[in-house]
Amino acid sequence: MNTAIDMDTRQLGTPDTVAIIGMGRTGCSLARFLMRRGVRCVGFDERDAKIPADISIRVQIGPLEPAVLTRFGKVVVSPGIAWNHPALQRVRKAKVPVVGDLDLFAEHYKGTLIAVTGTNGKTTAVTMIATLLETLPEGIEKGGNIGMPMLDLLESGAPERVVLELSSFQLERSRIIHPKWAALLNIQPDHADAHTSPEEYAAAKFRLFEGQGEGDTALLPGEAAFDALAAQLRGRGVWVGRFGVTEQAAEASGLIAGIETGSGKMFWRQNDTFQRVHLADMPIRGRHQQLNLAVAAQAAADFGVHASIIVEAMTTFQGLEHRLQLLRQASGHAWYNDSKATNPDAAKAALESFDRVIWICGGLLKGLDLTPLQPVLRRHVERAFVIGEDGAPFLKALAAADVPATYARTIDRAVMMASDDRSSLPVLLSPAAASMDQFSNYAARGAAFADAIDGLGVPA
Ligand code: UMA
Repeated sequence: MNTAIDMDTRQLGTPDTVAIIGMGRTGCSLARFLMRRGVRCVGFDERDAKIPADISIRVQIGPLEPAVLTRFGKVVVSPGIAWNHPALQRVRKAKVPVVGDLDLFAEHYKGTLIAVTGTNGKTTAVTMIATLLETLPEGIEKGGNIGMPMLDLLESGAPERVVLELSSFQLERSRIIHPKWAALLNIQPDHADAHTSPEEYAAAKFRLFEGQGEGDTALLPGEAAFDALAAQLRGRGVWVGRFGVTEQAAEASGLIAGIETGSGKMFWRQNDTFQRVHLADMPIRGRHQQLNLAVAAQAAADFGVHASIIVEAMTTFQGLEHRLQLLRQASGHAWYNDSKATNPDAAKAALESFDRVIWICGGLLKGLDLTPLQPVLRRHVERAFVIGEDGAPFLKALAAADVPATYARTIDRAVMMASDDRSSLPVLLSPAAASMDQFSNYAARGAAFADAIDGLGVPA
């Protein structure tokens, strides 16, 4: 345990001191940011946090005590701590400002902000936006939910342009964000355990646009569910584009970016004309991933990246690790790692990008419902191997869809069992569930999957 950790709360808290709640990546970046500005701060963590040596603030481990927190001038909360945590509700009631790191970032960053949210696909879109905008003289830095805490981007002077991946948790605790260009990729059921209702979850995502006005751009899905938001934004002078899948030609569709199913092409608008790339020329798999790239292409075009550079990126990008990533051939199967699919909708999108597969699924279901997956299971899953704590709902959903399924419990056993399958069908790990019952995160789950496949031996 770090020597700065203090167990006595009696002396803690003054109006000119900031309380940092959660001492993970965000908490540590907050501490560094505030320390550099000479602001006194104290860290709080309900578990045993490992504090890096360069952070010399006091850290209090244990349950959050409202009586202590209300003595501070401001409370800054990490995204992983529930916004409706009873202690935080008490602090808000006592009129102490409670914010997230996004508010601090927005207060201090005066450059051009590009921001992307959505349930699934954020990291792919943000990575591609950053890759494409890096080719411009102004450059770009990326951060947020993608893994680089946003305040770290301000460490060595503010970059001219920043693209942030924002989760619903980061957005729900922000008040003043104002992106010049913002995209909402999709809203699908997720984090049912953390948000009290789907409406609250959608409201958190919509906050992305609250600070936008004249001269800003918003990109929204083409579905009717987003029409009201589009109208509201247009009313404020925001330029609103829609993206999605269309059977028509792009010109007739009303969309500015997306996929034309008739021609089998992805498109985006560049200087009043449409640019197109054959889906067959794109190495990336899955309609959902192609749409995320269409959004990134649109962002790049809007900021002046040349069409030829965008085309080259679309036709060479292989996708990110743990997202429908082809690992290798082994035991007569192609093995795909989609460990990032931590909710049913993400797994649905992955399953739909294959004809038939052997499916490895399961983990922590976070209170989500598997019923909407049933037609997809019936259509695309030959057989399934279930892992993780919430095995029962998976086995029930698979039985209801008449898919033969076995409870393998661990990823090693699931890989072993799948490798014995005589079909030459691809094997897809797309869990539809979070990983924390058996792994530290989805990346560790994907790495364990890859290791288990390597353990199978010689490629077939
Ligand atoms: N903690 C508590 N009480 C709690 C929960 C956590 O005290 O109830 C403490 C933990 O002991 C730990 C710290 O809080 O010491 C962790 O804080 P955190 O969960 O906010 O995690 P960070 O390390 O700060 O990482 C966060 C994001 N994590 C979450 O939103 C859960 C990271 O997104 C993000 O990359 C990082 O900030 C930098 O911005 C990860 C994520 O899983 C990738 N995001 C979710 C997702 O994509 O689905 C939203």
